[in-house]
Amino acid sequence: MFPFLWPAHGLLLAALSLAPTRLSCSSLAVPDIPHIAAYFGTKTRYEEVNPHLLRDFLSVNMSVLRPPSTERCSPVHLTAVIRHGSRYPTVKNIRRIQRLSELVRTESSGSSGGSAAWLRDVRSRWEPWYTEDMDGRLVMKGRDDLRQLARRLAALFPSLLSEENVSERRVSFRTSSKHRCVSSVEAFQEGLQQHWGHHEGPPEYSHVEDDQLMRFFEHCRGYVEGVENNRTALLEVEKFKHGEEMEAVRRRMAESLGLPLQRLTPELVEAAFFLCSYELSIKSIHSPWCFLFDESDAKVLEYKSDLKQFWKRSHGHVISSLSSCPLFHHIFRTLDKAGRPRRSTEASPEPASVLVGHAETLLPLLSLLGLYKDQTPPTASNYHSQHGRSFRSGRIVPYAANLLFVLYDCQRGPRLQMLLNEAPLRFPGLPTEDTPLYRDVRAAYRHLLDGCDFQRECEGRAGGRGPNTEL
Ligand SMILES: *[C@@H]1O[C@H](CO)[C@@H](O)[C@H](O)[C@H]1NC(C)=O
Ligand SMILES: *[C@@H]1O[C@H](CO)[C@@H](O)[C@H](O)[C@H]1NC(C)=O
Ligand SMILES: CC(=O)N[C@H]1CO[C@H](CO)[C@@H](O)[C@@H]1O
Repeated sequence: MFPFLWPAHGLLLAALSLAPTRLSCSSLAVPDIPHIAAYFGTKTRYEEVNPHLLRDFLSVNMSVLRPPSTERCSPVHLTAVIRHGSRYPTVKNIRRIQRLSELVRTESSGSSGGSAAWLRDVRSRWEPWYTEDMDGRLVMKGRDDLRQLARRLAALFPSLLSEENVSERRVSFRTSSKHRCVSSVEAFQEGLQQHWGHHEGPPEYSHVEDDQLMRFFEHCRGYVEGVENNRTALLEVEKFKHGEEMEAVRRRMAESLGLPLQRLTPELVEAAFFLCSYELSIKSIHSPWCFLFDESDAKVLEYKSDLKQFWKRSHGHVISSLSSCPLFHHIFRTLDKAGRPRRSTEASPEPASVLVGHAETLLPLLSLLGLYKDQTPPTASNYHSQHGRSFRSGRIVPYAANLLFVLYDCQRGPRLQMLLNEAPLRFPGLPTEDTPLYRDVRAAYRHLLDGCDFQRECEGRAGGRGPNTEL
């Protein structure tokens, strides 16, 4: 299932046989997957969150659907907000990768035995193969991510994502206009075709590109000015990047590589870590670059990217979550319509709505819904008290991450269940129930349903809001 597209075995064995402290590895039990694979933040594979998919990518566990056992219920609508699948690095990271491999090629000198063997192997066998035209595009594995997700969702919701409903265009598909998202929605549709046993040409289903909805963050002036273009908004990230934990990782990596410390910038340390992640998520290989990091290094680098996501896309600044108000209202309008009582003569509601976007689409929405908000916000100085945090971007928004809203028609009225990455997720305001009454969900979000006005939040305050002071 996961072909080695690159002559990795010899190198892998060479790397595995190294015995020095830094380059030894605890990955012997699962040699195909780097021991640090769960720490890649938004560059994490979906399989790291759902490892059972490595054995069977079509396995579906119906028990994740939790209408109350005491009532008769049937699903009437599914809204799925989905992140694109695995992709190439963007130009910025491709350039860093090129700088790193150039540096290692020309300036590293193996002083200790193990590092010398590692360097020899990387130099002779690893070629940088990333080119700038790859810029963030969906890779083959990313197509598979979406095809397989579609097949599992079609199995989970046979009455909603049915062939009849999709071919009669009762299911809507909306996507960000970015190439990787358009390719993802097409792959999702291909997966549905495969599920119904059609393997001929590409499906003729349509989709709508809607950046106002799926890339709301670019259209929210308060967000762009207050966070995106604001150099001080990500101060915690900058501080951590040069703080003691990152410095220690950098020092050890420079030693392993035999590089002068000042030549190895924090960006290049990250580039090596990303290389390990990309070679796994793109080619399913265990890259030699992974051996530069042990688990505690990986946790530090994971924290660095979680800090960035937190302060840029999540609870760090209220405007980040408020920028997703259009998507929030779109979802609840769709659910309202689907849950409304109907006369038998009226048209049936839309059975499903598929929305494809980015990690930057999902994180603000999840934050707006009040999810993953820990007691203490992560900062540059509290790394050691954050090990148990719920805000881990690799668990929340890996490639192909998906947030599902499932509306059921039940005896006591409509009910709503949320799932993240195919696991049940409770509403923060209704912590005792998997599938509360829809009217209770509406009551819990009343303040947003009645407010959360994009014009007022995003345009009303030039310069945006300051940081969330009630963290
Ligand atoms: C399905 O999920 C439930 C929990 O939701 C778990 O107890 C059960 O073992 C799972 N079944 C399979 C076959 O994985
Ligand atoms: C930039 O961010 C800082 C820190 O979050 C905040 O205090 C400041 O008001 C922001 N500046 C603008 C122009 O929004
Ligand atoms: C709204 C609608 O037409 N829903 C249909 C979706 O597909 C299932 C299974 O084919 C039908 O039973 C529904 O009526």
